[in-house]
Amino acid sequence: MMSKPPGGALRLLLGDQLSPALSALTDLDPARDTVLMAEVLEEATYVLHHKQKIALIFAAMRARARAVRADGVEVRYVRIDDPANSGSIAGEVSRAIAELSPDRVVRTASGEWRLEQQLAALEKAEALAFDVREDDRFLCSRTDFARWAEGRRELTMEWFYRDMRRRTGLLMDGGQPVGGRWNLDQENRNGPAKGLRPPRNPRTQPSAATREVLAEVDARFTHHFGTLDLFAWATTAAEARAEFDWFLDNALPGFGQWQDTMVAGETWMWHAGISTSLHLGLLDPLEVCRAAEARWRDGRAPLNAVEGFIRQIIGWREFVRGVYWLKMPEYALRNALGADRRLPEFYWTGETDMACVADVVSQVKDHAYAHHIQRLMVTGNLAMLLGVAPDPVNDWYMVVFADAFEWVELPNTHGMATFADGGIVGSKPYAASGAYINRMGNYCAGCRYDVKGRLQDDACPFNALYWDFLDRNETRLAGSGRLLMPYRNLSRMDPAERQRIRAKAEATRTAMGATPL
Ligand code: DLZ
Ligand code: SF4
Repeated sequence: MMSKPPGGALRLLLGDQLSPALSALTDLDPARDTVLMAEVLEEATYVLHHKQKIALIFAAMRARARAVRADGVEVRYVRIDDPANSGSIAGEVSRAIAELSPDRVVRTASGEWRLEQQLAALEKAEALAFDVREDDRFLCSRTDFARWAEGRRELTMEWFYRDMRRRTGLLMDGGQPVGGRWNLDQENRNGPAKGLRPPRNPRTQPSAATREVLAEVDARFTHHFGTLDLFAWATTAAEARAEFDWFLDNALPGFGQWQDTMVAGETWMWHAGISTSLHLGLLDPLEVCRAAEARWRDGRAPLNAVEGFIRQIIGWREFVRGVYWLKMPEYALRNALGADRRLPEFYWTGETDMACVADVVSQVKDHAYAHHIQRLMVTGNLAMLLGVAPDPVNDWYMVVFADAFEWVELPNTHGMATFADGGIVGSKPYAASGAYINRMGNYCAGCRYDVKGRLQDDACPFNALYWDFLDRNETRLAGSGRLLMPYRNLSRMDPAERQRIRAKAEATRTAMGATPL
């Protein structure tokens, strides 16, 4: 393509802004405008992301660039190995401005606060107009969320979710929820039945173009966490749609019932595995919800499954993103429980006798994925009970999961897993002993620890840590109505037993390397 005369818009597409309908692309003039996409070291290493996450983003960016070019639009695509690559997004925008002399920069707001600040600073430094547009990969704008939150004493996801149901009309019958209830979560808490067999999820076989990226990432990011051997992420809209269609046919009907269940060695269970595709813009949130709703209306999937699926997307996904933008940057500094310990090394190596933790770590190494209960009640719960400081916990979650972008990861850890936000996202800490993990999964049967034990050498470590957590945080948490029962049980405990629990928990923390920072 011949290079263009000066002028026209420079349209920035970030690595997770790959939707065809992205706001930065509306009113694009192919005769005058240039799209800028850049693989940069800063984004790949500001946390040492899992190799699969870097490969996914680079492969998806390259595929999107091919598609945009096929539509006759000029794309300035900067590869990671380009000798002139400045290493940062802001640097690449500056370089493109200097070389192409556009008359303005058009961009969709970044999903992450850090990068948004950098781009806002760049705008001040450059002598041309930046047209910053709403991130329309989400259904609820930041302004709408702020309006919803205004004047509320508590931000309750359930109320937000109901408003989103009304706004989208999903699963609505006039002004009422279909079936008479808004939330069927009570029906979605089955533990593993004997011999439970999840459907075989084929995921996506890497294309030749993706395999090329895998080889590059393996060579360049050798010291990053995880392996690439089992990479199976959708990198194009067509691949994402095929994965989603498989889910609708094979897994959606069981999704509700088994969404909290954990089975050793099973990664996908009945989960869709489409979070990366939604977050990168390969799938549209409203379209997937409508497709799931149609399955219920056709009688091909039960309401508890479809409602649960839709709630994750128009409820949780939109809610955590709203909270993130409402509360940043202060949100990142929160540490409501004063957690100050190191993250045990086994979070990286998987070398632990705790069968549940070892399974989740080995799964994230191989697949850069674990489902919500594994994240919340195994790795998150353990980190909270140990008193691991928020930063190392956040770092781990940002690194190991392919779908971790800060807008979703931070509310997930601070708000859900560790209660560092003190109750903005969830109304109580999701603390649990081994009994919960035993009820929801089959790990304990194959574990060297005794899930019923508390103090003996082979007692499940979650147990003493759980009671010690309640004990240590009594002044902060005992007032919470939702923890009434556990605190009642704790108060009935003999003081000598409480002392033994404290000693056992501290010995456990030391043995695990969760020592004070
Ligand atoms: C996560 C990520 C990675 C690994 N690499 C890039 C990149 O090379 N270029 C890019 O534009 N974006 C990348 N991203 C995504 C950004 O770090 C950031 O999370 C999002 O753009 C926020 O909306
Ligand atoms: Fe995990 Fe405890 Fe069960 Fe072992 S016994 S798998 S450590 S919950």
